[in-house]
This record gives sequence, C-alpha cells and structure tokens, in this order.
Amino acid sequence: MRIDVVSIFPSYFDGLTLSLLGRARDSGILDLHVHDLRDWTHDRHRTVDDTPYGGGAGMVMKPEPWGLALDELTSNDTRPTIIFPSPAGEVFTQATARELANREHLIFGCGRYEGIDERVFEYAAALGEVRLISLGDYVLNGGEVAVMAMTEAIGRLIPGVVGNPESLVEESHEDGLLEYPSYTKPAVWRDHEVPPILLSGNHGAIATWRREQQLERTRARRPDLLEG
Ligand code: 6GU
Repeated sequence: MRIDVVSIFPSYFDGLTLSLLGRARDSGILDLHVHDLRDWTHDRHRTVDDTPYGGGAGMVMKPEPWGLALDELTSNDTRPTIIFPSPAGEVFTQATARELANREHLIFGCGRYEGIDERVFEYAAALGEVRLISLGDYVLNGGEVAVMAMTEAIGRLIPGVVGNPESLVEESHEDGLLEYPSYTKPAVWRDHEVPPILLSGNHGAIATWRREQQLERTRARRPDLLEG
C-alpha cells in the first residue's frame, strides 16, 4: 500500500517511522510519503491560508496549494482514496480501518486553521474517492494527530505488518465487544489474585469465562456497542 500525507507540519509524522509501521515501511509492505503543503506554494512567504469570504473568525486554507499537491500525488494512478480528517466527517471505526486497509493508495490531507476551502473537496472528487473522516466528537487543532491514529489503525491490518495475525483477532472491537482481561505471573501480586479459572487448565471453561467477561465489560462501559 502507498500512503501520502500532506501537512504543514510534516515533522509530526516522524513517529510513524518508529516501531510497527516503521518496520512495515522498511520491509516494503508500506510505501509511506510525508509532504509539506508549503512545497506547493509559489510566493515568498509560502502562504497556505487567507481570510474567509463572508467574514468570521480564523483563517481558511487556500485552494491553490491543495490543487497542485493533489495533481502531483494522483498523476500516475487509478482513483486513490483521498481522506480529509475533519470533525465534521463520518466517525472512524474498526470497520473503516478494515475497509481502508484494502486500498492500493491512500492520500491524507491535513487541514489546519478553520478548515480547507470547500472547493478542494469538489476538485478531489474528480481524482479519487473522497472521504471526510472524524476520530470522534471532540475538537483537535488540526488533522495531524487524527492521521497518526488512522494510519496506525489501518497499517496494522495490512497483511504482514503484525507478525502474528491471530493477535489481530482477539482485540477490542474486532468482534464488536471489548477485550477480556489479561494476566501474567505472579499468580498473586500485592494480595491481588489471578482469577483461579485461568490456572485450571480447562480450556473450554476459560473460553466461556473470557466471553462472559467481554459481555460484562461491554455492558458496563460501552452499552452502545450491544444495541445492534
Ligand atoms: Cl479528524 N480533525 C480535527 N481537527 N478534530 C477532530 C478530528 C479530526 N476528529 C475529532 N476531532
């Protein structure tokens, strides 16, 4: 998979070269490129924003640098998926991550200020599949942190990125429930005991107990997940 990220703060993404995704990148499974939006400006101040038509607070990202960036990054492919992180978008879930992990080419456009000129989304729709995606119902200063989260969630689902594929299955959200609790040695730690069933060697009973724990936790913490 190829991923292009466009941002006015490209160094935010230095962290993506570490650990899991860094190894995927080194091994060639993930072809990740981070770009500075200002490289597609042509004025002395490398301007990317301007005041909003109609008035109002804050600044809006100008369309021209985005147009040039999208032209260049889509010049040699069949319709990529172009994602604009936005608190006004559809909410990102594990299902979204699974869907996007199957794409050949993702482009993330990180907005800052009050947002990007709306015409950029219209223009991008002619070049690829446009998705506005939110992490949840709270406000960040820009799309960078959201793109870090999304690329990690997507990247770990690409075959070969996570060493043991079984570890992907028994995660919170993969089966629509929260994860069961985990324990390791010692069996007693500061007067806190490991549930005895886990020491029983009865694998059937352990599987049943874990399922009950998943349901109990989901009911207590995330009843919304059980509604469907
Ligand atoms: Cl994707 N962007 C911004 N700026 N804020 C957010 C968000 C995205 N998701 C939740 N809050």
